Amino acid sequence: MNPIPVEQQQSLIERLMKACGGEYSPERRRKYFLSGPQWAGAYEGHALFHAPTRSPVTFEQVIEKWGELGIGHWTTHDTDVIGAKDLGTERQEQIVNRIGQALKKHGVQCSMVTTETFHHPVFAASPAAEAPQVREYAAWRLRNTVAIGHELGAQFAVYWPGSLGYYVQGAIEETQTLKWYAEGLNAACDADIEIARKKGRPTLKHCLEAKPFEPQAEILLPTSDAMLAFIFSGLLEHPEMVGLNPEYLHELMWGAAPRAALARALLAGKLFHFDINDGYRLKHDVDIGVGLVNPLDWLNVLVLLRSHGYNGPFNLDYKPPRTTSNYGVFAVSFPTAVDRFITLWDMAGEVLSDPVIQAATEALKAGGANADARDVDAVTNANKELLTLHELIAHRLFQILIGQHRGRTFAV
Ligand code: GCO
Ligand code: MN
Ligand code: MN
Repeated sequence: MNPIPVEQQQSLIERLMKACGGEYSPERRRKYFLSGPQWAGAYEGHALFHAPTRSPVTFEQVIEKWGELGIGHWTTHDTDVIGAKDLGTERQEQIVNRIGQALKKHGVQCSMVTTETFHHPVFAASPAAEAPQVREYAAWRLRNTVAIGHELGAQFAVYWPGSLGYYVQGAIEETQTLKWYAEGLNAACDADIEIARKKGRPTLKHCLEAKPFEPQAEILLPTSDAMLAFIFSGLLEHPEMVGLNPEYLHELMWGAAPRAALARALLAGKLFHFDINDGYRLKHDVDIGVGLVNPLDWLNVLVLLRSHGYNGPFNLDYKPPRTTSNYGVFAVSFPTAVDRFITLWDMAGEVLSDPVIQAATEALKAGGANADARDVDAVTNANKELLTLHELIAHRLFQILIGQHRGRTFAV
């Protein structure tokens, strides 16, 4: 092939995207509770060792693209489009108005707001730092985010306490820090109750998001399970308002089975919100598009969520790779992530109604016949052959993933 001049590269991408096929219409995509973060659409590819590879994108552009693509919801940090110094000023009001107009114009809704408590130097020692002024400022930021959320019609507020921890052990006292952190969340819930009452709106669902590593060396609430313990610790004044926003990759990062982590959140009634992406075990937070690394695991995750009637948001919290261009972010990254999600969601439906899996599952639950429950050998033997069904189910899931259950065959 001859070298491809840069002005022909976008049309090549377009042609190959068409050749891929399998795109869903924006109307179809809007049927799912999908949300697209401002920070993901506008991510320029920068990181500690990486200079940006893409140019800046405004919130108007992101919202317009979400509308075009059929991503029905938009999510944002308080500082994604409002400078930290402008928070709480008239300028905030103007920007929030402009956001509201852009959302309306493009038929997109704001579903979630989140407070940035990790990037600004004021949070170097976390939002629950020793100095009372820092904690007062953090509490104000949380209350202000709640107010922005109500203004924009959001139903969820998310908190990722990535800076709640330390680099050097012994410098902070963990129990005290967690108590101070709870005070911040209590302030957010109190403000929420008041604003919701005034506005005649329901209160927000407050969701904690765990990540095991980064940016602190040691994190005080590193996993969704740690957060469940924190929610039920007695430190929160409104534990009923606080739940989880697990992120798929963040659970995988510490070596967990994301589906099992989600199951524990479901059992506790705390699966409020879900950040969807993909990546690798025991690596840093690579935030790859959903289904590109672990499609079988993702299928299983969605089977669990579908079978439990999860109806919260699926927030596309991933970072388009640095190798993707500004054009590629909206032509490839986001539409393909959404479409893989929808395909996996539909496949999960097929898993739930698959006759082979159903028969195997029912047989496993029926168990073997005629065994005296106090006779260990009899119980073992009675179920011996049935247990092969575990592996048969796994094979069937693979077949569903690659379409063999619908007769797709491969030449040998
Ligand atoms: C990450 C985190 C963030 C949070 C966001 C919302 O991977 O860095 O997941 O993207 O989701 O800060 O609070
Ligand atoms: Mn996230
Ligand atoms: Mn992440």
